[in-house]
Amino acid sequence: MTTTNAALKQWVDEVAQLTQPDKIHWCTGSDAENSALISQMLVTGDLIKLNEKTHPNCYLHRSNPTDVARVEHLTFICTENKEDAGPNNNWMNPAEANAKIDALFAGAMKGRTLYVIPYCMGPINSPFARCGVEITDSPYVVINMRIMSNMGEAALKRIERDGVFVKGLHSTGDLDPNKRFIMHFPDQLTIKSIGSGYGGNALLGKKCHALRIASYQARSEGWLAEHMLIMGIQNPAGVTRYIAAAFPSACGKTNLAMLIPPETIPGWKIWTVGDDICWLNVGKDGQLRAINPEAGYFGVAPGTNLKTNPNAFKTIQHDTIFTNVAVTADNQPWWEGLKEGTPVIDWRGNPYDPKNGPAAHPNSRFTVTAKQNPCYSPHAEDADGVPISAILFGGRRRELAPLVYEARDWAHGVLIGAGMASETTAAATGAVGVVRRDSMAMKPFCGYNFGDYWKHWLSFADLSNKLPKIYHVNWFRQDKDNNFMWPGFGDNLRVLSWIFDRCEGAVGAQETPIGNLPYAKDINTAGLDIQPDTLKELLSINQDAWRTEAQQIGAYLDEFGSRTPAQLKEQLQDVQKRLG
Ligand code: GTP
Ligand code: SPV
Ligand code: MN
Repeated sequence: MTTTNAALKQWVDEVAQLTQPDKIHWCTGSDAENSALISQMLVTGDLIKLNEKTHPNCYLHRSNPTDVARVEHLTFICTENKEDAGPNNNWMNPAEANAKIDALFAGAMKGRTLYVIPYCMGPINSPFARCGVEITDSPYVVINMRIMSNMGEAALKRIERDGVFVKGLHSTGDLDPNKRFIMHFPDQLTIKSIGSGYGGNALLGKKCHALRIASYQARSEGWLAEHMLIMGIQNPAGVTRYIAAAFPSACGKTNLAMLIPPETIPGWKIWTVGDDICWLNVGKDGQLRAINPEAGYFGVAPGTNLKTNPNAFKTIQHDTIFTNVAVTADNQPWWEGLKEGTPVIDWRGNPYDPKNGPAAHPNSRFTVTAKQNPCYSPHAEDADGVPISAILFGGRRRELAPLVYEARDWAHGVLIGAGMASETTAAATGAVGVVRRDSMAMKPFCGYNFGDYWKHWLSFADLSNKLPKIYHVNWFRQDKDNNFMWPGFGDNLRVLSWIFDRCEGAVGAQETPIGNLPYAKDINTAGLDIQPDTLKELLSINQDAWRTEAQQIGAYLDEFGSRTPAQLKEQLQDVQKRLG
């Protein structure tokens, strides 16, 4: 197979010259191709077949133990001007970056097959979807990209028709962490990644394309590429409103997007549109409309069980790739929080011994097509996307941030998103549990200077008069004994239903210096075992602590110097005035 697109053909030839593969394979995305790759990976040991009776067509992949998460310190934005990448990114001069990484790519595919993966992020017929081609020497990447994107012939046809595509070059290299780089050249619509076979480092359609490159494009084209889930919330009257929610990695997007309402609150229903990435455009009707550029879920395994996330649990019972989970004696996948079964082999492939840490890696994941989700929205693949009524920002804050509060208006909401903070998680290498600023949950994913990004967000007030309301939520408040104060998971519907009713203008709120909070009486606690004092604490603010927080947000905004929009600083001054 080859292509009528001369630029693509030439690029594949050049890459082959540089990387010296034994073979070149153009991926069609067919079932036969997928089966052949799986058979081959079973032979090489890249995949292990799981229990066919309990988990039909499920496989385990163990990545190299030094390669288990995104590597933010090795991820670069390579623009001509360092200021355009901003203090939120690592920057390297494009010429230097190309020289450095091309030297590592030289001969990197000797003895391997070069796979050409044409893909489309988003519904293939959507005007908002974008195409790319990933070249990789990893069959694991091919079978994952097939689940995560519209991969193969249809995408290639669209590329040949449109003539534009993002180039992503990937090789697992020799997995030496010292020779690992994830580089982005937004002006060239190009990504180069070497030395990792894991998730966001290797599945280039995901974070590299759909967030870093796409956010850069979106800025000049007037749209937004965000680290957000998209979900439909249907109320007992049968009305569905859609929301998008930005939480940092491993902070609850997949779980919220698949939520099953508590039985004690009948009549509500949740529909998943997407669980990780959201592209927002102002539609012809002036509404902000969202598409999910992904076709599958690359979800966190630990913590997933029939109670916490029954939909995810059902989704991953068959035709799923598991990465870095443990296995039971009868070869079923296992992870911490599964609540059933006993691990005998840990994620490294060693006999499980609790002395060596958790059985499954904390960032172990499942890859599965969205179509298997029992609550997959019938509108998930609508070409024009779904209209968004509310945007939620949220993080892991054991202190300070209340359960939910509402922005006074769009600009105030942008400040709330810009100033948000969260505890770091196992989704990236480095310390876990450290509070850091993570604007809009995009700290690791924004392809340009946050100062310019905030300005871009603010500019939407000029593009539409039907913008969504903005909220901040926090499911992760802890008491003195480190217990979560809010039950979370399905019970988060109690917060979503308040937000829904706010959008309908059907419920009041108390004004506070940081925004509008629910009255405790308006949070539906039917069947919920929560002390009134706990709920009261979750729905109040500590003015002293917030004064300190506001000061710290101010210092953070100042790190971006003259790029920080004056309007954002004015918003913060207003909050500070209200705080006294
Ligand atoms: P990425 O895929 O890394 O972007 O993560 P995500 O934002 O989709 O997070 P996910 O839903 O996978 O949740 C990550 C972890 O947080 C899992 O271990 C969940 O069990 C846990 N979690 C999710 N929602 C809640 C919640 O409401 N309360 C509590 N306490 N934990 C939660
Ligand atoms: C995240 O870290 O936010 C993920 C997983 O969704 S990865 O694809 O590795 O980025
Ligand atoms: Mn994510």
